[in-house]
Amino acid sequence: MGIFTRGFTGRAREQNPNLPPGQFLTEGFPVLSAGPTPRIDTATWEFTISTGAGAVQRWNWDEFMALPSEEIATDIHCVTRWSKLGTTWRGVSLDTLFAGVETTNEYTMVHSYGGYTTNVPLEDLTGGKAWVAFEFDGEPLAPEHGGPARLLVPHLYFWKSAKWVRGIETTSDDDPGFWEQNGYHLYGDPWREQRYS
Ligand SMILES: Nc1nc2c(c(=O)[nH]1)N[C@H]1C(S)=C(S)[C@@H](COP(=O)(O)O)O[C@H]1N2
Ligand SMILES: [Mo]
Repeated sequence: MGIFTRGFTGRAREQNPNLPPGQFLTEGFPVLSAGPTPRIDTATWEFTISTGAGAVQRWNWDEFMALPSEEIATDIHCVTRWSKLGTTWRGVSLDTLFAGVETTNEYTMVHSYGGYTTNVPLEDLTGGKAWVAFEFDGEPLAPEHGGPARLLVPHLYFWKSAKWVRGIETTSDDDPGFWEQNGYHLYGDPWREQRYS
């Protein structure tokens, strides 16, 4: 029995080496939102980085669009067990957004229009690991998927990729965000199956 079980999971993983444990492939793009989709006009959209000592960096949509952006090809993994491989996005690297920011804080709270929050360590946002994305598959990001812009942190479960992102606040402690207060793991590494705390 144990031998058959090992053989089966071994084969499944062999077929999809990019699929983290316990995940299944989807070709579609499920929408998962804790509340209604907020409609944010790019005429009033703003993105702010703050360190606790007031706003330190702020961009309106035109200023944000003038920043260098890059194409991102990546896999995404939702804690509800769907994964989507080889998705393509366009976004601004968090390295660009944090370039002028001085802080001793090691954590962040990500804030969205509509009130959603999620916590991510600062070192998981920098070093080419995270973006504020505004295109998916060559098209402007649809409102239900977080448009006009969402965070993209693909190496963590997708609940960390806050839709309708409006700002990032650095924090001294790793305080839990919305789902983290409701039982999701504080960090959320899909390869270690850090689903719930
Ligand atoms: N603002 C906001 N961001 C969010 C969520 C949300 O409810 N509100 N849900 C999260 C969860 S649980 C997942 S799996 C993904 C889903 O993104 P999608 O709807 O584009 O598939 O968004 C994440 N970002
Ligand atoms: Mo999710």
